Amino acid sequence: MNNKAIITSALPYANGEIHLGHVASTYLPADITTRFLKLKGVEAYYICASDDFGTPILIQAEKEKKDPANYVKFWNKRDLEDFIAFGIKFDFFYRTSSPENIEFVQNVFKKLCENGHIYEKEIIQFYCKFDKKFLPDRYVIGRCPYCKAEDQYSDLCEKCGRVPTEIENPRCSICKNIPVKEKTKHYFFKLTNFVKDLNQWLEENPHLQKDVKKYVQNWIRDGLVDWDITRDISWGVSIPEPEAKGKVFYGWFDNHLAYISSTIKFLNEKGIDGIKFWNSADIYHFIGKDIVYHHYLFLPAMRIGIKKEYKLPDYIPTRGHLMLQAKKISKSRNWYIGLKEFLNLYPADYLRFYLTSITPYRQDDLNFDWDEFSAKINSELIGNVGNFVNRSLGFTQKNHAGVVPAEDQLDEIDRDVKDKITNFAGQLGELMEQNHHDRAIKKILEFSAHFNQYFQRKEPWKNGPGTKSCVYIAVNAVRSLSIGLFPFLPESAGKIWSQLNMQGKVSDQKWESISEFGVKPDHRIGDVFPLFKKVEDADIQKYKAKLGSS
Ligand code: B3M
Ligand code: ZN
Repeated sequence: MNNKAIITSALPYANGEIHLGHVASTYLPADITTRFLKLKGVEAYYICASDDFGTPILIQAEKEKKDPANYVKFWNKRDLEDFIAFGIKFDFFYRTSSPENIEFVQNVFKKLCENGHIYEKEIIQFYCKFDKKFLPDRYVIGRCPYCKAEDQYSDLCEKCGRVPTEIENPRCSICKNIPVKEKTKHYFFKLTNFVKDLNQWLEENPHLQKDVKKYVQNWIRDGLVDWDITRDISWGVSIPEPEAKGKVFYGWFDNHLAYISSTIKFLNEKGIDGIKFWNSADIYHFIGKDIVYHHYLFLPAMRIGIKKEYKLPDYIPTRGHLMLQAKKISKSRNWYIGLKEFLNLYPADYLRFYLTSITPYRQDDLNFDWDEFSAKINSELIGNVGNFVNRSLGFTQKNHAGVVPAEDQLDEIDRDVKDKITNFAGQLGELMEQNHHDRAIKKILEFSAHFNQYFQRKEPWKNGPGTKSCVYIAVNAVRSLSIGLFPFLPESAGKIWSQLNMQGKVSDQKWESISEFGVKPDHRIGDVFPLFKKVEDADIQKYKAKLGSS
C-alpha cells in the first residue's frame, strides 16, 4: 500500500441541494475510504470542490434572476454544510471557479495547443436574434425526435433519456423565439490522438474495475470523436486566445482539472510540495456511472496530452445510481429526498449504514426503500451491533462496578472468539482495500452477531467459572468494533469509544490495533447508554406517503 493518497469525488454542480442520489455512489464511499486509509497510517487527503461553470448553471441563475457568481457561491456553502452534517470530512472543499483553477485550466490549454492536441473548426450553432446570443446545449428546447416529447433540451431528452441528433421545432429557452443557425469558430480537443495511450493505460492499470474497463475499451474500439471544448457563453473559464473573445471552455474541460488545482493549493499552503505529492501518491477519483466517459477518456487523455506532468488516476471507483422506491430520482417530478431533509429525520450514521450496505462495488443501480431502511436499522444496526455493545458494557457496569476484570479461565469457545479478534483487522482490511464496503459492513455484522451469541452462550449473569474471561473478551470485542466501524459510522464509533472510556480519539487509532486486546484488566469504563433509537413504523409510513407530493 502506498503511504500517500489523494481522494476526490465527483464535483457537485453548484445549482441545487445535495440529495440522497448524490451521496450513495460517490461522497460516502470516498469518505469511508479516506477514513480507512488514515487509520492505516496513509497520508491521505480528501479533496472536493463545487462545479461552478456550465450552461445549466448559468440558465438556472438567470431564471432566478441572480448573478451567476453569487449564485454558485450560495450553493458552494450550502453543499458543504450538508456534507459536513452527513459526516463527510473533506480535507479541502474548493471551487472550479477559483483563480487557481482558472489559471491552471488556461495553462493546460496552452500546453495542449503546443503539443498539437487542439485545433479550430467552424461549426453551425443556433443563435437567438432577440437575445443576441449563441444558444448552446440547454438554451435550445424543442421536440425530441425519438419519443416526440415536447419541451426537451437539445442535448438531452429527459423523457426517454436519449441525446437528440437534431431537436425538432427548436426554440430559444429564454425568449421562446425561433433561433437561426449561424457560423462560429470552436476549439476541438483531439481525443483521437490518444487511442493508443488510452488503451495502454487501461491495459496496464491493475486497479481499474474490470467491467467498467470493458465498456470503455469497447467505446474506443467503436471509434472516438474529437471533442468540442468551446461554448459561446459568458460564464466559464475564458479561452486565452485573442480571437476567442466572448468564448469560454466547456464545463467538462475545466471541472476535473480542479481535482489537481485544488489539491496543489491545499498542499502548498500546508507547506507540502503539491505537485511532488500528487505524483507520488495513489490517486482515487470516486464517481457515479453516468460520468465514466469523462473520467476514463477525457480526463486521462488530457493528462497524457500535457505529458503526464500530473499522474493519471490509479483508482476510479464507479458505482451505480440510486433509485428511490424503485423509481428513478427526479428533482423536477419531486421524486427525491434532500440530504438536509433526511438528516432532520434520522442521524447521519443511519443513512451511512443503510446506503453502504446496499451499495456494491459495481455499476448496478441501487434502490432506497423506506421499509428496508427501517428493517435494516432496527434489526442489524440496533438489534445486532447496538445490542451487543450495550449488553456487554451494561453488564460490566452493573455486575463489575464498571471495572474490566482479568481473565480467569479459558475454554475452547473463548479461544475461538479471541482468534476472531486477532484475525479481524486483516480480514476486514482486505475487503476495505478492495473497495468492497458493503461486504466489509457485512463482516462487521457477522463479527458482532458472533460475539452476541458468545455472550448468550456463556451466560455471565450466572457468575460461574469463566465469567471474568467472558466480560474481558466481550469488552475488547466492543473496542475492536469501535475502530472497525469508524470509517462507516464515525459518530457512533466515537460514542462507543467514549463509553469504553478509552484514551484519545478513535480516529487516532491504528487500524491494526483492531486485533489487539487494548482494554486492560482494571480499566474503568465510562457511562453506558443506548447508542441508537428505534425507527418507528408509523413515521416510515408517513415519510413514504409524503414522497412525491409537495
Ligand atoms: N459536476 C456532476 C455529474 O455529472 C459533475 C461532475 C464533475 S466531476 C469533475 O455528476
Ligand atoms: Zn431568445
